[in-house]
Amino acid sequence: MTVFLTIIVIALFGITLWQMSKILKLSQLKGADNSQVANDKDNNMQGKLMLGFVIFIYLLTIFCFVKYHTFFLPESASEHGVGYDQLMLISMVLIMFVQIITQGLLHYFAYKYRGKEGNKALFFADNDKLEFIWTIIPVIVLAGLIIYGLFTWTDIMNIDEKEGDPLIIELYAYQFDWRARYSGEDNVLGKANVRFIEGVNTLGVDVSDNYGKDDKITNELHLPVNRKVIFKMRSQDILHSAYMPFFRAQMNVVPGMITEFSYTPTMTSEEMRNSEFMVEKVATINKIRREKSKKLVAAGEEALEPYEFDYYLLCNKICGASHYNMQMKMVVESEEDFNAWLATQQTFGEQLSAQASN
Ligand SMILES: [Cu+2]
Repeated sequence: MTVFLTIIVIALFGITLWQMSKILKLSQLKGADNSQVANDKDNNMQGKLMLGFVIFIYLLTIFCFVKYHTFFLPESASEHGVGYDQLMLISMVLIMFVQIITQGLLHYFAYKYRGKEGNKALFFADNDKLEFIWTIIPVIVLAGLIIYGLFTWTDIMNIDEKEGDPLIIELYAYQFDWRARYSGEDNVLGKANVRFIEGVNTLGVDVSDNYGKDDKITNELHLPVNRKVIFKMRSQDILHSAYMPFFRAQMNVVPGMITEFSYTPTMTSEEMRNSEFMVEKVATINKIRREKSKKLVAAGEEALEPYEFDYYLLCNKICGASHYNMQMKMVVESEEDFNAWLATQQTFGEQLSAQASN
């Protein structure tokens, strides 16, 4: 990689020198030699290239939408995600609309007013009316978009523990895995600090804090559907990012501080798995896997297992060599299933006494 970059730098430096020498030569030209000055043939060519370029960009955009729209996420599996998606859609439609018109005009004018021998450009110093229009319209549109974004933001960033009956869960990140800590019967997380990490206490829960005794530390993230969850995030080592794309949620996990985010999941894992969108997607993935398996089996290796959809909590900060594999399975389920699962998990107090008796 370093070698590759060095070669590029040297090549770019060479091109710079070459271009500079060319400019120097041009500046010394006497009127006699005008082979380097653009004539009408060059002008026509440049004009057509400009027009061709914008047509190419438009066609490429259409192609990408048609070919790659399958990578879009399905409808949001969380309550706030609906508003989030709408903000995204409105912003993108607006940006695309303005982009298509301005780029189209820019390149069309470059073609229409291409150079012609003997033609002289028209100069005028300023036009107050025109400048007023092209300042005020973007100001109004952008201010509208920003205000709308701020409203959506304050709506999404509601981490009030007293509102409703939110479930409080800690997401704990370290190179290269996640742990979830449920706040237990009292719904209050015990204090914690990385300095307390010792033995089974891998998350550094404060043993002297009674709120921590009933906490449950798990390596799967289960959430009850339709109940607000407040995530409190902590990192053991470096910067990570808790990323749950299906729920339109992402938050940095920063060592030395607690970051928070909350949302209400609205679709269980089962519902998402059986949705039309996911059934189609999984069928495509498994078709590819079957073809791969055939090749693997032919080469004397084991066939791939069929893929089944699950939500995952991912890390979205490149945090080291195994960053790609830093993920924790998520299960969104009914309140009863959730409670039944949580009941099977050991509390922190039980883990401690198990360690002591060993
Ligand atoms: Cu990470």
